[in-house]
Formats: sequence, structure tokens, C-alpha cells
Amino acid sequence: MANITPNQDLAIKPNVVKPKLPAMFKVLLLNDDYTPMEFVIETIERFFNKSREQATQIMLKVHTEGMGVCGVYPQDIAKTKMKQVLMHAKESQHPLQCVTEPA
Ligand code: TYC
Repeated sequence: MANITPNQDLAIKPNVVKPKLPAMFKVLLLNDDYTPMEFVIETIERFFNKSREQATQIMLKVHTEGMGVCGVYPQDIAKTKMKQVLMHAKESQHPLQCVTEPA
């Protein structure tokens, strides 16, 4: 006798396209005692496309709270921005630190 039990594995699935959103990462700046505030503001403006006012607010948050988010991006873009900031700081001989973490 043939097995006529409905078989889930053989069920025809509707061909629905469900695009996955990329994993998002925060890019954070860390405070230190030596990097000039003006350098931090210019760095945020340049690499995170922020206005002078936005960049100043982020810098002050990092300065008072120890760290702050400059932006949230897909992982590869977040890592690239972090590396750009670190290279820019190193070239200017400032100890500014930048990290990424899952959003
Ligand atoms: N704390 C620094 C100072 O007083 C300024 C600063 C802000 C440094 C943010 C790093 O990510 C930073 N000059």
C-alpha cells in the first residue's frame, strides 16, 4: 500500500524573494586626553558626513561620556570608516581610537 501521508518536504514552496538586510555595525570614537577637540570634529565631519554642529555634539558626547556613535553602516563600510579614521589619526600623530560593534 502506498504511503499517502502528506509530505512537508515535498510541498511546493511559493517562490517568494525575501532579501536579507545586511548586518549593521556602529562606528564609535573613544575618548583620550590628548587628541585636540578640533581634530575630532573635523574627522567626524570628513568621514561621517556630519555638519559642524552634529560633529561638535558627537565629539562632546565622546569627551564627557567616554565614547559615542558616529554612524551605523553595513559591516564592510563600518570597518572601512574605522580604518580611515585610524589612519588619519596616525598620520596626524594623534592617539584617537575608533572601534566598530554590532548595532
Ligand atoms: N578629550 C579630548 C580633549 O580634551 C577631546 C577628545 C574628544 C578626544 C573625543 C578624543 O574621541 C575623542 N582634548
